[in-house]
Amino acid sequence: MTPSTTIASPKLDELCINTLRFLAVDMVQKANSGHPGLPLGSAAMAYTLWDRFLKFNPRDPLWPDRDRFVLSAGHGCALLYALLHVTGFDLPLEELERFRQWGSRTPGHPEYGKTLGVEATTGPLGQGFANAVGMAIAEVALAARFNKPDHEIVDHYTYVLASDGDLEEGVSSEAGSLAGHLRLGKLIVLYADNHITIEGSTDLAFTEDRMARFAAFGWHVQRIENSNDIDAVAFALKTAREERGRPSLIAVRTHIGFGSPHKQDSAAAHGEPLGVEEVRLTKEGLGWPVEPPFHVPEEALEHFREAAARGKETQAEWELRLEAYAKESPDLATEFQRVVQRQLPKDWDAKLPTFTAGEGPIATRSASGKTIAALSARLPEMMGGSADLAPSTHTNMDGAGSFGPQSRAGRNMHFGIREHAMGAILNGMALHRGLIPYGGTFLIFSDYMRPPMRLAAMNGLPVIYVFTHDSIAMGEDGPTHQPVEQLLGLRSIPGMVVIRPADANETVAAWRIAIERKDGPVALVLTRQGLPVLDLTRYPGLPAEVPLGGYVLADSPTSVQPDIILIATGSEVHLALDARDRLASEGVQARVVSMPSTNIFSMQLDRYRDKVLPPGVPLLAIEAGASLGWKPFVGPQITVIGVDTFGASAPGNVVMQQYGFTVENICKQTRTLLQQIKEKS
Ligand SMILES: Cc1ncc(C[n+]2csc(CCOP(=O)(O)OP(=O)(O)O)c2C)c(N)n1
Repeated sequence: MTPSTTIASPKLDELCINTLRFLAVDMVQKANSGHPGLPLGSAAMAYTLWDRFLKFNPRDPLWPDRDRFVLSAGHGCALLYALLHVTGFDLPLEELERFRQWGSRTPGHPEYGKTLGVEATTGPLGQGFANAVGMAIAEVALAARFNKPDHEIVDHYTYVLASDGDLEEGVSSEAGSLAGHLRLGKLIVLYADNHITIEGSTDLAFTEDRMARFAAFGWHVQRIENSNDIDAVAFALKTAREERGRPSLIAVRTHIGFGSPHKQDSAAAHGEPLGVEEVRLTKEGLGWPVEPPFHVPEEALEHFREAAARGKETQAEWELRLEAYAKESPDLATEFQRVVQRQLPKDWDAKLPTFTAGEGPIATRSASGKTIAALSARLPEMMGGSADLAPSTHTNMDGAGSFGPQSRAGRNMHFGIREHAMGAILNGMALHRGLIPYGGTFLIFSDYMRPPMRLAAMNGLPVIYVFTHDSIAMGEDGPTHQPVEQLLGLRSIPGMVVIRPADANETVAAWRIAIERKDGPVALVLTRQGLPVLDLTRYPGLPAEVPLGGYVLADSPTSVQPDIILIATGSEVHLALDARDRLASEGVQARVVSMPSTNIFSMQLDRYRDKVLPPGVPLLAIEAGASLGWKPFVGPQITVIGVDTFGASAPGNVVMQQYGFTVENICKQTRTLLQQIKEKS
């Protein structure tokens, strides 16, 4: 539904647009930092969208059926803050005056969770564009699941304001290609086509026909030559909204630094304030009072603030629809509220499998696949897939269908070979709410999706990654496919939880953690090769202690203080257990600690950590990955059997042997370490 808008007079429109322009200019000038160029050039089209089309309620910024607006060109955020302030979001003028200052709600790039009305953290160019594709997918998927004839409770658009940089970054091509294929008709991108980036003209590096590119992706494309012609912008937006079969790109010729006599159309409008004199000249040129700064004319504010009444009315209308819907389909209505609030249903975990040692070896990727099958039957909000590796990552939900242009109820995503976009789309799905998004690929290719993973962690988004082929043990594909430093790299992202389970039951426990985590992403790191199932009767800590991140799997055989602690993750836990037995026969008492998640273990109380790893007991860490992370983590008396070079192409078991992942080597390293300690004491 289009919100009912009082169309302002052209004079009032101009007053409003200039209000946005100069709020942004004054913010950047006062902060002495930021980007004034994009707000000056794009204020008119942003105003048109927000004034005439965008469905939002500043008093309830999170109501589920609001339109989403993503400022993908996050460097232009002064414009977004100005919009949020004038339309009545909880962002007082003082916050605009504290742009980019410590503790303000107007940080240097928009940060999700810090400022109400900011739908996504943006700044790394291209991410917001791809997030929006994820949001649009979520909208379509939820509409398919919940809407009933005459009861459309999910019906909103996703809008993006993107810049040259957004379209230059590869992630937007990946996401744009998928969006076109998926026919995401309610995704609309306003492209600020200003011909300028930081180094100068786009002619330096960006000369292809962007419209033709997006048309080839299957998008509906339009061009507007003058962004200040707001009726033309409005007409294009109307046309784009009516085009339900294809996403829309509206290339709007804007002028960076519009109105600034010396900086318009030049890269100088980037990344630095206009300067006091240039601000004065720009204000004078556009008929704006030079003083005071942060001037908001009454008349403009009054018009902007109509958004509150409009939003209230639109939301109230939606709530009536929801009420009627709830009468007709009470269970679905409850379900809708549940998924939007990210609550889990009762007994969501009732069907989770338990594996027994007698079943023989099972790869943790296969155990994960079986767990996904059990979860997906209970959690219809699970939606995910893989970057063209589902048969290897075991991420497909059997019987759940594929999400596609003709099959909107399918829950299996086919991201194509587009890891970067997959990561960013998953973020968008999580930001939208209503789904539990997950995505899979080989651990090595997590490198291709690291930027959005970092943002998922920063934004506290519950996204689940399924990374298989987790070490050099994946074998013949060789060093290009064998991860080495990826585990360390992922663990070092603040807020990321990485779990590398040792067997099938630890894998189930890992999925349980992932599903229950609501405030951040979880990366599951899984084997290609089969692993023995640890005997639950023999190892009482399993699976109950997995949520502690690390636990004593097998204690020192004589129940005295161990001589050494073998600390291992994933597939190497089994080697540690065998080494423990071998060492016992040599009179060395070893404890084995399984450490599926160093991130979670680090969060435990010292008391618990000291119980598992008593200070003073020598440690030998065994993990087929970079050794670097272990040394500071567990203190000085440690040896690490790790991988600090690239891997090699050969059968996995051979590679593991050659790199020292053998019981013999663990015993040898133990003896050496104990000897060194003896000599020192
Ligand atoms: C991934 C990424 N690389 C580099 C930057 C640094 N950066 C900020 S703005 C910008 C270029 C901006 O040009 P454009 O996208 O055309 O924006 P506009 O000129 O319209 O402000 C760059 C390179 C970034 N924010 N993100």
